[in-house]
Amino acid sequence: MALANSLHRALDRHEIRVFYQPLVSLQTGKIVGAEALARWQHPDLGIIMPNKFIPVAEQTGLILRLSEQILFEVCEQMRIWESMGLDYGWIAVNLSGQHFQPDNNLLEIVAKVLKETGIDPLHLELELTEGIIMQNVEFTIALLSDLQDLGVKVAIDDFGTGYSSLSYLKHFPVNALKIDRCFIQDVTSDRHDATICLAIIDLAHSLALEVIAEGVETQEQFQFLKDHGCDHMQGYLFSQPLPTAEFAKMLSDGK
Ligand code: G
Ligand code: G
Ligand code: MN
Ligand code: NA
Repeated sequence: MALANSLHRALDRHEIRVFYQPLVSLQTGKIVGAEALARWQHPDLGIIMPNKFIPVAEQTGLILRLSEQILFEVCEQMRIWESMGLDYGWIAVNLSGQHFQPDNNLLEIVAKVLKETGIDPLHLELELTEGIIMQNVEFTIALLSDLQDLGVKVAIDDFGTGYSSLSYLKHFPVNALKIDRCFIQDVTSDRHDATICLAIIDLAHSLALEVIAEGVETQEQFQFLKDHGCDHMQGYLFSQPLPTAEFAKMLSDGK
């Protein structure tokens, strides 16, 4: 596959860039962190989006190298922001199912990246989907709790769209739930979506988890989530994913 070959080269040449989408406190309206989202800066084709190349990376196994590069880049970037005196909060990095297979050493990789960059683990959050957890429940629970012992935070991404049994949730060592944007889209007009969002906020808080709404595009959605106690949000209302320098500028402007 042509894309697979050039993805190999892209990793060798560090063509995968990280964009940062701000995470915002609903209470204060201030930036509390960001989600790191991969972009491929292809020399001929321009920017290739992750829905094109992440599936290829997963099929070819390159996702492991890709994620390790992204983790490194994010942690090195945090170092730079610290040296500039910028308070970036925490940065969330997406992981794929392959990281949660026994031979792929996720714990060792994360520990190595933290050690080599000297970043306080509290500033790093790992995102995984319900589907990943359900692939191999026992192993994943053990790995997540080892990651938490390192000090990193864990969030369940796209919450509500997977097939996780709620009875498992109380055993999952996680810190946050991210409400999938499909529930946010019509939250102010569809009472079923509103009910689902409120239930997820309640569920999260009763398990002492933070809750983050994804895909917030309107002021009305923002207000609804704020009124109902959701903790944080991300979405085009506040900002798209940004190149590093633009995110840093937002931080230094005190947004
Ligand atoms: O970034 P976008 O804005 O287009 O992201 C599309 C999808 O690609 C999302 O589901 C996101 O989780 C996934 N994605 C983006 N960056 C990464 C990454 O670095 N690693 C993994 N595994 N998935 C990513
Ligand atoms: O990891 P995850 O699947 O949650 O990836 C987030 C995806 O959502 C990325 O593709 C990101 O670019 C996209 N996104 C972020 N904010 C918004 C938004 O407000 N509206 C829409 N439609 N997509 C968004
Ligand atoms: Mn995500
Ligand atoms: Na997400």
